[in-house]
Amino acid sequence: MRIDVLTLFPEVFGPFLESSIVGRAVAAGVVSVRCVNYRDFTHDRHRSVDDRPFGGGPGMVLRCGPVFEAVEHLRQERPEKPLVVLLTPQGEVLTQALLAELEREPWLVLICGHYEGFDERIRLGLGARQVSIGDYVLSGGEPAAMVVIDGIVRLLPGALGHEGATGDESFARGLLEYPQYTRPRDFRGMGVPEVLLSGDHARIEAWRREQALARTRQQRPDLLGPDADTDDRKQDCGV
Ligand code: 9D3
Repeated sequence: MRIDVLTLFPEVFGPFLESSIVGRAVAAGVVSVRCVNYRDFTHDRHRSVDDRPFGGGPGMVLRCGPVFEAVEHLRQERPEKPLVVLLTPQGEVLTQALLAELEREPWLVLICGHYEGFDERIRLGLGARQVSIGDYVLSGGEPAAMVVIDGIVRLLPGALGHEGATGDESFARGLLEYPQYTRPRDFRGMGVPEVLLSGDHARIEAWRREQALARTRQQRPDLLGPDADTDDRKQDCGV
């Protein structure tokens, strides 16, 4: 897979792209990620990427020119069309299902803005999809692009080293993880649930399922479906 990131701060991606699962996937050629500074596609003396909004109002708006020219520059390199994604608070909220969809694309161009909007013609002209990573305010799209890249890369075949592991994980099953413990058996007076030391695998599995459900109901009832937290039928059967 190929991912190009259009950003005014390409340097913030360096250590991220060299570390952990993403770093290994890049080194193994499972994904190739390139960061392009769209300020390099300005032509004025001040290299400006934004301007005041038509109609007035506060804030600045990212100009079309530099972003279009950067995308056109990238597109010269390959015959196919990339899927263009604008990282913006206005976007569709990222989920595991959206990551799975994006993972199937051969070529993504992620565009990061800053504390300002994109000229609407960027979205229209590039046929871009808009993605947000949640309902909180960041100062720019770069952390969001890293979240998207990280979430996609670990789904790519060959990225994790243990194939088929991602289908069984917590979010894929719609539940939070059960509590985990490792050595020592006693840490500063805090022990380990007896069942985990029992060697009884059926009991362990039942305990883990029960803990995962209890935790999900407590912390994220929304994952159990609409009104799961108040649904008596579900509570009666222990779900
Ligand atoms: C003044 C209105 N603001 C919208 C809430 C403007 C604005 C604030 C922050 C415009 C851009 C930004 C910077 N944020 C992102 O670029 C961003 C983001 C986010 O702030 N939250 C969640 N996901 C994302 S993806 C990109």
